[in-house]
Amino acid sequence: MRTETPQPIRLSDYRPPAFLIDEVALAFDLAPNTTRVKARLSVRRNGAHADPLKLNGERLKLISVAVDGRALAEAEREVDAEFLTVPGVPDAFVLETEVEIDPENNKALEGLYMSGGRFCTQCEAEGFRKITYWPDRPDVLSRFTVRIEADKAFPHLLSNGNLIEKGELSGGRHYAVWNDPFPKPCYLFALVAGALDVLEDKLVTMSGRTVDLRIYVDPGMAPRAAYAMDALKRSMKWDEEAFGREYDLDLFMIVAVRDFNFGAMENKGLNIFNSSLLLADPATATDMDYERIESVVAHEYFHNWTGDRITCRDWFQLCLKEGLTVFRDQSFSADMRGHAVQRIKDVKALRARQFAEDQGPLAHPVRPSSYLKIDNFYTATIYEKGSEVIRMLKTLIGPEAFRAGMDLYFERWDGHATTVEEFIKCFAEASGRDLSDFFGWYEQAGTPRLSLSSAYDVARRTLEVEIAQETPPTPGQPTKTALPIPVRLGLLDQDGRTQAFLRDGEALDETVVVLSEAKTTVRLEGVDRPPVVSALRGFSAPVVMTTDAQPKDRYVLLAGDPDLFNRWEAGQELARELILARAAGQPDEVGEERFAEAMGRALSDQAADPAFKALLLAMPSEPDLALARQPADPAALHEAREALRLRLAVHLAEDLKRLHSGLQESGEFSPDAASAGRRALRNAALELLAANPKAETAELALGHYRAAGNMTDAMGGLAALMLIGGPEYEAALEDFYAKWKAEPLVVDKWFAVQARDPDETALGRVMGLTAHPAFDPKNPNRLRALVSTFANFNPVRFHDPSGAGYRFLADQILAVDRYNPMTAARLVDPLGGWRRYAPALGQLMKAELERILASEGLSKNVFELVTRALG
Ligand code: 0A1
Ligand code: ZN
Repeated sequence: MRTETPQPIRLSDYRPPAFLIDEVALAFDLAPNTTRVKARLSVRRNGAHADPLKLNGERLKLISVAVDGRALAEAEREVDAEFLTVPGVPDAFVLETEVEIDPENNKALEGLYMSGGRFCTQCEAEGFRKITYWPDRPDVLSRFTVRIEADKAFPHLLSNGNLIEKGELSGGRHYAVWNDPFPKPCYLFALVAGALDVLEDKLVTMSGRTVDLRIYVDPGMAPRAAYAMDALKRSMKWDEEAFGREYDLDLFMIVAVRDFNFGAMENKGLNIFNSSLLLADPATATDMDYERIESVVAHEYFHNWTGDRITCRDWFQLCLKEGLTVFRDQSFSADMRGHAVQRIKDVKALRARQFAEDQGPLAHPVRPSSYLKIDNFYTATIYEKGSEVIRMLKTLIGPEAFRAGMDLYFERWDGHATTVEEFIKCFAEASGRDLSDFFGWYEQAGTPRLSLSSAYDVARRTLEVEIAQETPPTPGQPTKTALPIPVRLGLLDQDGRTQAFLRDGEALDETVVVLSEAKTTVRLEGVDRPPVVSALRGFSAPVVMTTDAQPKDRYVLLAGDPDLFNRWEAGQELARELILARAAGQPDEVGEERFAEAMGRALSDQAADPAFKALLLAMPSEPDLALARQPADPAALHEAREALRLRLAVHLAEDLKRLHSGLQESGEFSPDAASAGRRALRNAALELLAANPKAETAELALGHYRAAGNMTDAMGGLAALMLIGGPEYEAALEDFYAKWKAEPLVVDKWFAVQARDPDETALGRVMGLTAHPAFDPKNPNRLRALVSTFANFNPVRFHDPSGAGYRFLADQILAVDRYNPMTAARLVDPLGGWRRYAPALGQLMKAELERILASEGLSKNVFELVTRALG
């Protein structure tokens, strides 16, 4: 157990920086175990005070410190494990430091480290302090000049901004000097050095400037960066058109690295990507990989304005850049791939990750007010709910006022570090609205529960809709206030035709009801026929809604709601109710048959987009079902879900087989949305058929796997075989590994598919795989492919009644925490929900959390999450 309890950082304690640094010159002398970093800082006192200069620095070997050219004696400065303190400094001076660091042995992958024989950096959130002494906080913005010197065995020497000089040195060494004209916080600093191939392109911006685009990858991999390059160019154009934002440097670079804790990083002019989110070709990447690459390339690029040019004052404001940038990348993806399908996917992800977070011990507001380790707050709440909040803001004030507010924000805050309050102020000014209530969305944790009931008066032809809101308590926030919630709604009649209505005398097909109190009632007039209410269209707010709708109403919506989100939602709700009833021991066989018939009709709708039908066919996930009714029994949910899938597989067998053969691809692979949608539907049909594990299905799946001309279909086949099990699956697994063992990103998929296997043997298999020669827990992608996939996506085996699944996860967390706390902490989440499970399971989960907490030398990262989970 730790002896001292770490102290939280609080938003209310924010003070402006004591010193500012306008300019910095860094000089790196790179060597794997002994890199020297010289820093020359132009420092100036900020405000009238006599504080000493206090700089963050961790794991640095201090060589020297000088003030205005004079070397300091040891007695003139203080150094401990976290800070360098220099008392009695002048109001303006030059500080020079030299430190030594060991990138090769940096397995935490924060600061400067080595991946695949190359140097690279990760500084967000607090990694820069592992490179040099510095006020490591986002509100100190400086102009960086960076000189990199290295052996020529590291041919490319890259940093932020523009290359201003390069040359040869004696002894087989060379150097490069980079200058970034835009002041930036240190978390946006980046350096890369090593052997790389580059894919180059150009883009002419809206004002006619030509920008060089370069994507650096492992030697031999340049062709696999082509899709990322295409996505980058589309992102740059989209940001000009949708937000009027132009790129600002003459060069934009992306580098792919294989060892990376997160997805990607928006360093100014030099984005660094996890290679899994950059490299793609049809043979090795699935459509889902292509889709994620497109959205992450866009996300990181969009940060150039929302994050880099305007950054966060402190880390409590993280959603200022992340929620906004997710909103921007989701809008981009919707424009690229279709609004309804994109919205459904985004909402599925929100529910799976953020709603779960909000129901657990780690629930926190979009803008939290205290933390121990900020790295633990890169959460679905900050990112995805942060985006939902902006989406609601746009719905509430309208698209024109929203755009005007964004323009004002860019104009007012360019070059600064700011806060969420200032951001919202821009929209209040642009719209002339009082948005003070809206701020509650940033400060209040928890998912509001809405209940909607409606009363139709045939004689008066009026419909009264009453909507009540309530947010359940979350840790530290026992009481909640009502929030402004936009509920988009429309009416159908019993035949599924849209019904117009009058609201305050205005004839409408659709309206937005804004809830501002605990209960709101609206009266719609001119409702000629008995209505079916379609509410929360497009998922207009991140809430859980229950309504008084009957199954027959949901069938009307499923068959013909013009709002495709709600059409999909109706299917999901019907399925959810049927599965939950079965899991509770009360199967509704008649209802299941009726559902299967309705799904059959939806599948035969020629007008519907295949990508949409694929989503319709996928039953609610087990983690999603576990949230719906508590305490959750993962085994019962798994069985009930499989039973419904089996019924669909049997009832729709002929339709599904016809779809499967009819959608077979001929001709060249294209990653575009329409082709991907057809593959998604074909694979969804196969996955559903696999619920019926007959010899015939196994043969179909094996044939699918063998005939696959791309990774999407190969994985579709392998996943179906995994569900069926047996010799065909084992043969395919072996074949897959033999074929792809030299391709790390594909080997990750091989690990992941085995981790998702619901068969009883899966935990043994997963544990066995930790001893596989290709299992390298120091590589976060490989670790996540096996361990995180198992714990998050295989509920029935993770929640094994023996507790062996929990023990396995806890052992992995403890092992990884020794060298990579950030990644270890991200594995804690599946244990955190222990209160939501049947007590026999919950107690075993809790015991593992306690065992972790009692372990020697736990990192702050894991300590924080485990304590909160137990708290
Ligand atoms: N800002 C990046 C994600 C990121 C966050 C934290 C990291 O290390 C603690 C690394 C990357 C993004 O939003 O893409
Ligand atoms: Zn981001």
